[in-house]
Amino acid sequence: MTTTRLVQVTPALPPASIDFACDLIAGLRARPRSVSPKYFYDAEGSRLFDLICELPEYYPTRTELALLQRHAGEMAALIGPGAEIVEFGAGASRKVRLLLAALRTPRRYLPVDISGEYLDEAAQALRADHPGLEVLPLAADFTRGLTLPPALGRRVGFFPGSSIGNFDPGEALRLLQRMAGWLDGGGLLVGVDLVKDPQRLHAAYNDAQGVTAAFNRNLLVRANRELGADFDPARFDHYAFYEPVVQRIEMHLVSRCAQSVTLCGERIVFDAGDTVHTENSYKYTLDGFARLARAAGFEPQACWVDAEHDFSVHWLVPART
Ligand code: AVJ
Repeated sequence: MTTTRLVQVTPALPPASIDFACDLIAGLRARPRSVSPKYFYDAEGSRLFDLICELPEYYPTRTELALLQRHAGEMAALIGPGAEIVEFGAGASRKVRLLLAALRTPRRYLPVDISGEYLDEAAQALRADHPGLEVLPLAADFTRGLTLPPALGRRVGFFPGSSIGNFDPGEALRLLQRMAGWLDGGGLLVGVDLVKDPQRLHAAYNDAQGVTAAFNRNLLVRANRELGADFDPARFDHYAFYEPVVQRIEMHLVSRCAQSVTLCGERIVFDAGDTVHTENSYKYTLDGFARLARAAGFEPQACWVDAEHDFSVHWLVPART
């Protein structure tokens, strides 16, 4: 007989923290243990991620920024005037600035992000720099669904950073299909990290300064801060590796010793070497991504790649049916 133990969470926790608590406990009860990478991004996690983006080993951000800088004019021409830009996982909104600067009179900018406090800060800064642009931040976990206000202009999705890589191929397909629905006939500009030398991929997720390790461990720090858990982050190792067979980086937190942790009234036990899988980051070939996009009902119309073939940006339009 299987018994389901209920998760006891403090009713006073805000809804976002209740989601985190329930998913964390369920993920730690499961085998293999796993937690969704979306929970990295509290205010501190978003700040650590911004530091990752500056690391010498972490090529994706600077490569994508260079692509946006170089080709923003072509992208803007394909997008057309008067568009309403919906950004999925907007973070610091740094990349969209390059796009907004090239667009002719964007109608409105809707940054969607799971980290609400971080989002509002970024929206304020953007308003200051783009007077006249309507900015409507939406604090939401779009993996759970998204309700957008009525469109003011032709909708265009912006999904940079290769966040699509966090989803396994089946989930990525469903997410792109749902995005097509939210965009209601509009196109999608999406950044995708590419398959490359495993050593370079390994280095990008194992930086010398240990920022990625701190980002990974922040999940435990966040659980302590937000849920009153008692993880000792120093008792977990950051472990990240590239698995070429499935073309993905896997990130784990590996228990350094036998230990137990209390989380929302539940005792969680780890043996030395037990791992919590915290992230997948899938890498694509250009063809592989185009196939995924077509399967989701999009037609790939344009694609920009840097000279080293490190990173790609794809312009997808809904396929005619
Ligand atoms: C934001 C999901 C694109 O997978 O490269 C960076 C997150 N994790 N270093 C990535 C991340 C560790 C990043 N994405």
